[in-house]
Amino acid sequence: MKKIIAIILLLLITTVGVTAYLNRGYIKDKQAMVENSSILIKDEGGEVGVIDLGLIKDLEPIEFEVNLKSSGKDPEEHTYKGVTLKKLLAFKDQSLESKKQVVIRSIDGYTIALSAEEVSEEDNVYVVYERDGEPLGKKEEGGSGPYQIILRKDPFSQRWAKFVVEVELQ
Ligand SMILES: Nc1nc2c(c(=O)[nH]1)N[C@H]1C(S)=C(S)[C@@H](COP(=O)(O)O)O[C@H]1N2
Ligand SMILES: [Mo]
Repeated sequence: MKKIIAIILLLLITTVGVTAYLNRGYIKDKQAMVENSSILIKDEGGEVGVIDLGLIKDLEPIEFEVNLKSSGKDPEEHTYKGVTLKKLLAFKDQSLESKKQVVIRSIDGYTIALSAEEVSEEDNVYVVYERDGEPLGKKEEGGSGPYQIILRKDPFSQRWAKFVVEVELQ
């Protein structure tokens, strides 16, 4: 009996250790994406490309006004600048045609799933990098960037993702 308990404990400790080790690498990679101000693009788990600020600025970003509803506050109108995720994916030769959804992951673990149809809409899902003419700022700086996903059709901003580091087509 003691032996069984010892084995179970050893297995648990190993599992926790291995998970912690794997997560360490994961978080380090994610942090690197933040430092380089880039977003990793994946297709069914495989890395297929990287989006950076140079590319976003090359794709004729636009400014638009939306309401931001922060928790515990009244909605505020802000101007955001960015390009559609649709345009960025098209530029990176990523087709949404046979895809069901696009999963957006952030440095703090926040994850949202967008349907392929939503992302395919002409004027809805934006990757933004400026708010009211200023860079969004990183999480440590109290910002919401370097990149944020904004759904212009979500009036309560619940599904907006701050600190975005990864976009995966599924
Ligand atoms: N990465 C990330 N994005 C996020 C969240 C979060 O915790 N992490 N919270 C969501 C929620 S619940 C809201 S209401 C909006 C606005 O967040 P704010 O209250 O911090 O402005 O961001 C959304 N996007
Ligand atoms: Mo919220």
